Amino acid sequence: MKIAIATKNNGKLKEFEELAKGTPYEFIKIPEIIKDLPPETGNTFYENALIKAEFISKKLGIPAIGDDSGLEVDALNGSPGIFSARYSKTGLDNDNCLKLMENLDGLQEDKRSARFRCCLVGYFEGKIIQSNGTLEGSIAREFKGTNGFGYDPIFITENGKHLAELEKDEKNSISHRSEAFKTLLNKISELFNKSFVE
Ligand code: ITT
Repeated sequence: MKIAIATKNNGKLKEFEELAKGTPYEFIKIPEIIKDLPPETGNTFYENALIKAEFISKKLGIPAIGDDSGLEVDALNGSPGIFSARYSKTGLDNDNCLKLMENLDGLQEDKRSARFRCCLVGYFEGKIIQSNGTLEGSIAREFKGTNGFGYDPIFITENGKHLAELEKDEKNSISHRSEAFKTLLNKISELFNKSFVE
């Protein structure tokens, strides 16, 4: 069965390609001709992930998975949250990281706690399934590492390394996205076993 990954973010896509290896499904990226996903008008990660999944599933006529994710920083009352991709004026990864570090300027280590959240929504012929994952850590004062994407260079994991210092399989063994993806895979197989029995 083909399942489309409803994202335009190459960093996410690369992670999904790794995570999808060995699963019984063929995960495909969305064709280049689809230039943009719809505006993220939801108020939650779930609502935004659903917007992406439903749009792509209806466009391509196959099941799709939407990913809405971001960083919640405790000292900023959970910001940037669903606005993580649009945090700085340019929305570029580097500028988003700089703005976040600036906003935490002067805060000591114990006040810099944060977590990544990932909500995945599968849209399967009108049936909706969802799963969530989190990764706890804190926000650094400097960039470190060249792997990954987004806020990875300034996110310190619980073992003290910046996420961008981890190899892709190391990140996938702990990440919010991999946690959500594993749960979603189980829900997909439950959905299909159920339809088969009915
Ligand atoms: P799509 O909507 O096309 O999937 P997007 O980048 O707009 O791509 P989101 O709206 O979900 O996706 O925004 C997610 C933001 O959170 C974005 O700025 C990412 O850089 C950041 N983010 C999410 N997961 C991350 C991860 O594993 N590592 C670093 N940053 C991450």
